[in-house]
This record gives sequence, structure tokens and C-alpha cells, in this order.
Amino acid sequence: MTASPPPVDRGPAPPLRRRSRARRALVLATAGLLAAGGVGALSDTAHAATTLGSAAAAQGRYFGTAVAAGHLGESAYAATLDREFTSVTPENEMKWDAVEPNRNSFSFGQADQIVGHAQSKGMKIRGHTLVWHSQLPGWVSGLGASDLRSAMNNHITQVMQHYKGKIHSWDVVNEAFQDGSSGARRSSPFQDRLGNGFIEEAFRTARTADPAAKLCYNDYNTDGVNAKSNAVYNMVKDFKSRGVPIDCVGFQSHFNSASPVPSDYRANLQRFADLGVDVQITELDIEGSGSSQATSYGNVVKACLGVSRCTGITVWGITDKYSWRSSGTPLLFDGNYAAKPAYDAVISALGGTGGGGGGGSATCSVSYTTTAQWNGGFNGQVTVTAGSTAITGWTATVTVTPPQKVSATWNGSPTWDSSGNVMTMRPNGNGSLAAGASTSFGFTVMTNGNTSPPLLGSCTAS
Ligand code: G2I
Repeated sequence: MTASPPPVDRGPAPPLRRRSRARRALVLATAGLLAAGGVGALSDTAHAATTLGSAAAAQGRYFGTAVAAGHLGESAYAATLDREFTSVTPENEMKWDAVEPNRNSFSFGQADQIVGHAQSKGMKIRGHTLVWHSQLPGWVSGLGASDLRSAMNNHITQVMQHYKGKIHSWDVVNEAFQDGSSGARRSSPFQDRLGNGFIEEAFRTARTADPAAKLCYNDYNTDGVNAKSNAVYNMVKDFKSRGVPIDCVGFQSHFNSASPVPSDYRANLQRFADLGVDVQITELDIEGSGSSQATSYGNVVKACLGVSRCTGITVWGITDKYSWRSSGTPLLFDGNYAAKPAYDAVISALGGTGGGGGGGSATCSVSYTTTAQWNGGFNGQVTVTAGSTAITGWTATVTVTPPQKVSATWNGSPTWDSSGNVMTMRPNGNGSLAAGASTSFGFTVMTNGNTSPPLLGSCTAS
């Protein structure tokens, strides 16, 4: 499939801005704007410590966590959530047994609580999950094929319409493949009664229900190249070739000593991204403690940063004490909400503190802000900031969501991928930056009905 690149002109060119002193303020301001998709100016005066969310935002990513509604009333839980994270996933509250315990009778109370909290803080929300064999109420398993098909489609439609416009990405189908070497689909009421086609049908129904949400397939033990991930890969490839709507693949990334971070983790993420989908790390937790746990966390973050379409990381809980496998202490905060060495390793891998990301070689980071918005379009600005050494060139990618189109750019030289959605921007006379110095480029997006902010890939410096 080919598409002609959007028209490009040199449009209104705001003056180049140099800002070395306000990088952290910029990052924080940008984190909020990205999450809210709003319009605003950058603050030059605010100053705050680096957080998971702000450090990830500097790399064009979100940093999320699973959240349980029942803990939101605990002040340390809510304070840590609000300070550190830019995305949430309801841990159980959007699952089938929670939202449709009886046929066509929906109860959104607990999920709404999480969504309301996240929205009030400008966080993104991942929807988890629409079609899964687990946490499925008994009435679903009892249905015959045609009844099950209509119940599945009704469930997807009702839940997605309830949250329409609020969910960044949905796990449409979760864990549909078997573990081990077979590459087969897992037995479930959906698989057993509807056959392989249930996955495709679920995605098509989901696209109709909320066309702006990114639609993900999500699974575990697919983090490295293996028989199970090969089976998922082949399904995604088939979907892309036949135009079945799929936008992203979630890699749960539940690791422990028996199932460590695979050495081909980054390569596996990349091969999926090369199929034309985003990849997301959706349920990260790593059992262990101290420096070995920290090293593994750092490696996961570096793998994501190494794949421009790895758009965000979600850890599966805030504090060890509420983890689904609490005894393995797999999270970034201990039971008293103290940051563990793993936390520092994540911040460092995200480039959030001195020495973490540089190593003496040329690095840069990017952040995004919407500078103007009107009915039908908006102007975006990407600020490119050199790391701890001077750079002579940079490359940054900006991905818009179809049917959005970029209609103008300034202060950079763009090239486009064949879809016309991914713009790779290089300098136009503004490639040389002193250590810590910034420049920016801008562009106009025609929304064509979709007002989502663009996604940034990581910045590459030379
Ligand atoms: O198992 C870890 C995750 C694997 N991928 C899909 C995720 O959705 C899954 O999350 C876990 C939750 O973290 C647990 O909290 O899913 C479990 C159920 O499969 C959740 O556990 C359930 C308990 O089994 C129930 O007894 C309990 O009532 O949590 C429920 C709510 O606390």
C-alpha cells in the first residue's frame, strides 16, 4: 500500500528557542499536555523533581500502572499514583465479570471511579480487557455459538461506547494463545464455539464501537521470540495484510527467575513494530530485589526506548504490598511506598538523572506540546534537547493517528513512511546544539475528526 506524502510547506516559522535551564519544567508541562491532549504554553518557572512519568515523557512515552479502585482512598497510594504515573490500567474493574456480571446488565461503578480519577489528573487510560477466557461470568460460558457471538459483540460495543473518547488503548483480546511449542489457540468458550475467527470479529466490532481507540492484542510469554510469540506475530501479520483493524500489541512482561527478561526482548518488540503496529509493555513486574531486579528493570526500559513504536510502559501495580504476587516483591515501590533500586534504574534508563542515558556519546530527548488548536486542526511543537554532550544532528519521529494528516511543517526537514502517518524529522539548519541546549520544530495536523495528540518516537543524535 502506498500513499502520497502530505503536502509540506515552510509555513509560519516561530523563532528558534534555546532553553537549557528549563528542561525539567518543560518535561513536566509536556507530560500533562500529552496526557490531556490540551493546549498550553510551556512554563519556564516551575521546577520539580524527575518522576517516572516526566522522565518517560521526555522520551515521548507514557509511564503507567495498574490501579485498583479499592485502594484509591489510601492517601499514600493515591499520592504515589498522582506524582509518578501518566497512565492507568484498571487491574480488574473493566473485566467482563466486573462490568457485565449478568447478561446485558452493566455495572461500571468501580471502573468509572478509576477513569474519573485518571481524567482529573490528566492521565491516559488503558482499557483492560474486553474478551478473555478468565474472569468471565458463568452465564457467558453457558451460551451456544450464535448467542455467544452476539453476547461478545454486545459486550464489546456497550463497554467501549460507555468509555468512548476516554480510553487511549484497549486490550480487545487477551491471552488467546496457548503456552508452549504448539502455537495453537487456547481453549476458551470463544475459541471452542466460534473458532479462530472470534479474534478478528472482536477487533472489527471494537473498531466500530470506538474508532479513535487504539486496538491491542495482549498476551504473556510472548516477550521474546518463541513459538507463542511467533503465533501472535503471524496473526498480526495476517490481520495487517487483510485490513483487519489492529493498532498495537501488548507485551505483559511478567518476569521472574524462571522467566527472565529475554535477551531478544528488544528484537522481538521491533519485529512486531515492523509489521506496522505500536508495541506497549502492558503489565510489567519483575520478581526479585536489589541490584539484580534493578538491572532487569533498566533493561526493559532500554529495550522499549530502542523501538520507536514502543509507545509506553505500564507496571502491574504501584506497591509490592498490593501486587498480585506480593511475595515476589516485583514492583518499583516497597510496601511503605519507598522507591526501590529498581525505581532508580528505571529513571536512569529513561535519562532522567545525570549519567543515566549519556555515557559520553551524543544523545537527545524530545518532548511535545500543542501550541494552538482550532476546529479541524492543531499546531504541534516538538522540542529537541541535546544530552550531556554537544550534538551536530538529530532525528525525531512523529506519528499521527489516521485519518489525521500533517499539512505543514517548519524548522525541520521531514520524510514520510509509506502510510503517510509517520514523519521522520531532521534538522533544517538547526542540527548543532550545545550540551543541554534545545531547538524545536513544528507542524500542523488536520484532525479529520480525531483530536488525539501525536506520538513521539525516541530522539537519535549524531
Ligand atoms: O495474573 C496477572 C495478570 C495476567 N494478565 C492479565 C491480567 O488481568 C492479570 O491480572 C490479574 C490481577 O492482577 C489479579 O488481581 O488477574 C487476576 C485474575 O486472573 C487478578 O486476581 C483476582 C483474584 O483471582 C480474585 O480472587 C480477586 O477477587 O483479583 C480479584 C480482585 O482482587
